Amino acid sequence: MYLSPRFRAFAAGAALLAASALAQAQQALPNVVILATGGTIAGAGASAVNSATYAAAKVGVDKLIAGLPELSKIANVRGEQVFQVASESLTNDNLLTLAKRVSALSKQADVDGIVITHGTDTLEETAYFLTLTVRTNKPIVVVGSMRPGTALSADGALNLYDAVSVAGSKDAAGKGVLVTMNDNIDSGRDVSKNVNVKTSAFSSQWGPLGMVVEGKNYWFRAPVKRHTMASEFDIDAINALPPVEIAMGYEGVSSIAIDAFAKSGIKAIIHGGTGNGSVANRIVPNLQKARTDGAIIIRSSRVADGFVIRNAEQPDDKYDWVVAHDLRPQKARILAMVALTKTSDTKELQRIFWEY
Ligand code: DAS
Repeated sequence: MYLSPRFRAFAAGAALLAASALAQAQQALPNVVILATGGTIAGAGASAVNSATYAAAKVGVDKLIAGLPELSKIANVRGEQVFQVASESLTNDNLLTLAKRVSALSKQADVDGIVITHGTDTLEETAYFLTLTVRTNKPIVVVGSMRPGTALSADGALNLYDAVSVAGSKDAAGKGVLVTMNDNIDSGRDVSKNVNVKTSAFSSQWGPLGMVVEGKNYWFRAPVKRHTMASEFDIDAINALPPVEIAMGYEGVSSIAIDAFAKSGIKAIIHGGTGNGSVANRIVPNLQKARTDGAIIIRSSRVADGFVIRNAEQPDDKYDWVVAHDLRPQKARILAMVALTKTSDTKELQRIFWEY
């Protein structure tokens, strides 16, 4: 078909204009980096009905991004595969590696927000560790999924879209590390996995900070505990985490675990007690001995909600024990490890458990 030189010039000009408009539109979008670690959000099942039977940590970050083209309309996204593991198998060293990468990226001018895709089993622990140790106001969002992408009504795609949307939002800055699951925006400090199979598994006893719907954030509260820029801890100054283990309380509990932990030279024992952090009377002497031998004793509770009250179920002042406030044992362990990089003074540790 003949095209006049004038028309060809017009068409070339129009194409140039369109290209530069597109480039400008892309430039206006936030730059979000996705750090992938594995989990169900990267999982794959044998068939669409396998919503609970599948292999976690199979799909690479580039495939996750390619499978969600809608991301390119809300952010300039690039991915890094930090690990490819189910989160129950993450180690303290993995935590340090991830947090240091998040910290380094947060300092880059060409990074506006960071998303971490993560297994749901220990997502709450990683999110808390990051909020305690990464000094940035930029949005950091941890996200997972309860069903693999191959399953009917998979939740990973929308959770990831929400995470990138929040990570690219200016109004998500300064709120601490966030978790976007099932339309909620939760505080990385407060959120826990409370159901082992439902897409509504994650919740915070103090409620979500807000919701994200179709790429818009609706905020209803802000965190009051210290985090990120207000934290006295800095991942760039932490190169090892001290050993801290958890001993649960239950009917008939023996002192075997506590004695073994104490003998191992552990730095702190988190006691996940019954009720308000109660300790069976027959194992109090074992905890007292562990304390005398140098271990910090921190009373948490196996009860999901509420908070342990100091000197209520146990004379904490007299025993020189610390209480974990509202932190569940797994979260108390994260804060204890971070705090012990700075102090083993029990009065200082108790202040830290009140403030973080
Ligand atoms: N095993 C779980 C994990 O990696 C799978 C998941 O729910 O993400 O945490």
